[in-house]
Amino acid sequence: MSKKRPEGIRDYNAPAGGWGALEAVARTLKDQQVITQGAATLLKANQPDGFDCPGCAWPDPKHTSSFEFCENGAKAITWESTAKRAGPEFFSRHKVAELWKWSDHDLEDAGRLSFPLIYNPADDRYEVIEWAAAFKIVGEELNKLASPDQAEFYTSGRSSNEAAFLYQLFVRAFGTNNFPDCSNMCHEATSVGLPMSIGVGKGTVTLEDFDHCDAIFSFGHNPGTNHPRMMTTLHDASRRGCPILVFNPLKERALERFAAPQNPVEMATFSSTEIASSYYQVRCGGDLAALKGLMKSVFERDTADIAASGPGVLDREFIAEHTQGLATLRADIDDTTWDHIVEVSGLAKADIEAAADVYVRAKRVILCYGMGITQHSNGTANVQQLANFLMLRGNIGREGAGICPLRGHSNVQGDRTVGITEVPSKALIDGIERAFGFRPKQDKGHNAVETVKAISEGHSKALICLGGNLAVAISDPDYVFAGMRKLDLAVHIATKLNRSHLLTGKTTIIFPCLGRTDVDIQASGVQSVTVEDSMSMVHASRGFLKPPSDVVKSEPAIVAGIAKATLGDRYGIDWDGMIADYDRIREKIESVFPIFFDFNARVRQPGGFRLEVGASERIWNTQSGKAQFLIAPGLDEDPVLADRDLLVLTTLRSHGQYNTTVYNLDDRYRGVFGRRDVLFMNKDDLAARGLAEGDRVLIEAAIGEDGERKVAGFTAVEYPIPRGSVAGYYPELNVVIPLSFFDKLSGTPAYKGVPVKVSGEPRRSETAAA
Ligand SMILES: Nc1nc2c(c(=O)[nH]1)N[C@H]1C(S)=C(S)[C@@H](COP(=O)(O)OP(=O)(O)OC[C@H]3O[C@@H](n4cnc5c(=O)[nH]c(N)nc54)[C@H](O)[C@@H]3O)O[C@H]1N2
Ligand SMILES: Nc1nc2c(c(=O)[nH]1)N[C@H]1C(S)=C(S)[C@@H](COP(=O)(O)OP(=O)(O)OC[C@H]3O[C@@H](n4cnc5c(=O)[nH]c(N)nc54)[C@H](O)[C@@H]3O)O[C@H]1N2
Ligand SMILES: [Mo]
Repeated sequence: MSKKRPEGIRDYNAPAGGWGALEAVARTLKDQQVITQGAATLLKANQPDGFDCPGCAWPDPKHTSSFEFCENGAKAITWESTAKRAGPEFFSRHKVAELWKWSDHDLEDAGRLSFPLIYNPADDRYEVIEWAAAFKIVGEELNKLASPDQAEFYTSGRSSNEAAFLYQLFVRAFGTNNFPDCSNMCHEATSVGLPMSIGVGKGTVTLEDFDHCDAIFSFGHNPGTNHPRMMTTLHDASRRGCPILVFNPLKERALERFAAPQNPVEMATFSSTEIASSYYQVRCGGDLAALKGLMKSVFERDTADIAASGPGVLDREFIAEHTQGLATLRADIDDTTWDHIVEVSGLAKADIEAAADVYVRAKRVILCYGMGITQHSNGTANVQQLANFLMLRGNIGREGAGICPLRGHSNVQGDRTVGITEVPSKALIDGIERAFGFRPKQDKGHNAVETVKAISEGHSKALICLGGNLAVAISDPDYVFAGMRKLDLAVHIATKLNRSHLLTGKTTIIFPCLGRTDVDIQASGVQSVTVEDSMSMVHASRGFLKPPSDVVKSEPAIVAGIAKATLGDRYGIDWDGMIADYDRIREKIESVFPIFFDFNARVRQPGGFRLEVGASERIWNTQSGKAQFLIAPGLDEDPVLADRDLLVLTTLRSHGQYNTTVYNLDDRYRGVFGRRDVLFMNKDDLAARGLAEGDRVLIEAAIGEDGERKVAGFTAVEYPIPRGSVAGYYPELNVVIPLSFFDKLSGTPAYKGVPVKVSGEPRRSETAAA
């Protein structure tokens, strides 16, 4: 007998993918009123002459071949190519105070921004403004600042290489390195951690490597929702018998069972493929312990094998020739007890040993990971232990093996490559001097957390955002909202309206820009932009849809407009020439970054080209010239977590959202429909608190000032999640995360390891009785 579940909560027993995915796409097309051109638009995604899907950063071999169906890619595309418009008429109807009360979904669902807007405080409305007048205001406001360091320049990872390159050029010529970007909230632990380990902050594998590996380890990512095209790769690997070992606190359906919409047999017979061969429900924040356990088991096998006169299980040749630090790592692991590992990871010793067994039997191993690893107060240490684990058996820099961070936004990796960074290297500064004849300063600028802090404390007075929704994406939005309302200047370059745009300062401007799907025509004709995927493949992207209005400009053109209005002809940079023909931008990218040699020719090859990644060739660009085994003392993510009465909260994406963009209120694979106000809990944790599924709960941060950050009105949902861990949705739960709670090495907010107290809200009957 099945018990009654709370409203909107159902058991979901089907595999991921399959017909449900096709149906979801049909519904999205209808909701966004793009029935007629919608299907044709989808067919152009990731085609040789088409646009790059803005849905995720997983590579697509189909840049050279036929259409591949992907539900969440289709949602991202239809959401952008919607027929709805948020134009002058919309803004004359709605005051900002009214829009503030709308949901995040409804704000974006108003449609594409189609005219430049300036906020009129007297009327509390956005009004249309001419481009030239708006650029002039931005330039004047920026030039009024006491120092360029009082301005912050945010980037979200949808922007093309061309837009991002011009943006960083403009900002460096203006005179600051304040480059907060979405990467600071995402894979910064990778960008900081991996260079120390292997000399490069990117993944080392290519898509072909997945055809050759003998095992795949997957830590803390949810590809069925967030990297849907990866499901084809995992599906194929599973079907050829490659073990897939998943470490994830939640049983994610797509990692269990997947029906590939491209597979006619699975579709016709309603069958599916098992994805994970073993599923390890590690506690939130227990990865460091799990990894040390895996390494401990590898070392124990090595010792045993050598005692039995075997060669051992470590790749000694690789370790001797290519690495440093093994002895120190081994000492750290020897000092770690199994009891402690089991307690903190939440995994049984036998399970960890079984996974280690698969690892040592496999000749070639790929390890994939996502936000479950990076968004912790020990995120960088987590990433480095992943690298250690692979290096023990030489699993980096050869066919079928390597490390594979799943990037977020479709061009977040490319934006970094072309200079979006608050810590510019000497090579970057030299490159700009070589290409443009001026030498930018090299001091460290602000990352995302430092930016919102500087704004809130009144040190920074201007914020320009190339896309994104910074105020909602970062921790502690209430604190951040108040700060942003004090800005002298806020400028947003965006496709759709969101809450950050409603945080109006003294002068607030919204510039509407083209998206990936829109055709971009400049003086020399139709332009392509370029993007880099998770595997360092660079390719061209060319939209073809009619833009939302005749006046919407491309991101590069908007950046150039702001730059000219701010800098005049400082340093003689030819902004107009570069906008007239984006090949001119790419030539400059090539002069600043030699790895882009022959850029314009190579990007015209079908499928584009791969940027070199030293570690893939066993070239280690570390200080020592060797790959480094690095240690992370202890196991606990945060000392406060040693208090086992606390729960660890992780914040996740639902199947119906793209970061702060909420497409709909369903999270189909987790059985949640029409709502997001839920907290997934283990049944024993519910019972221990005298709670039952369906009870309303109060969630309080157990860090920061007591009782300072809390949120009520969430409904407890019983879920297969380890004891001690609870999960809910981002961004709703960001209110309980203090801004100061981040990985000290990388600055990445610890969104997935927040110590909280959970208690029942008084039931209505109790309140009435009292
Ligand atoms: N459709 C869609 N696609 C997207 C996005 C989107 O929002 N929607 N966002 C894009 C962006 S910017 C990014 S960064 C990526 C994000 O892609 P993911 O990294 O997949 O993102 P999350 O949903 O945050 O969830 C990560 C997974 O980590 C698990 N997890 C949580 N805590 C822990 C932990 O402590 N340890 C371990 N081992 N696992 C844990 C969760 O159960 C979940 O399965 O996706 C990108 N693609
Ligand atoms: N609690 C918690 N917080 C998190 C996370 C988490 O897992 N948990 N994840 C973090 C991560 S990984 C990330 S990456 C950040 C995301 O942070 P952001 O990248 O800042 O946020 P998005 O929600 O992706 O931004 C959406 C907005 O981008 C604009 N946009 C969309 N397409 C384009 C385009 O082509 N050009 C321009 N100029 N604008 C465009 C639209 O206006 C849209 O409203 O959030 C972080 N915050
Ligand atoms: Mo991200």
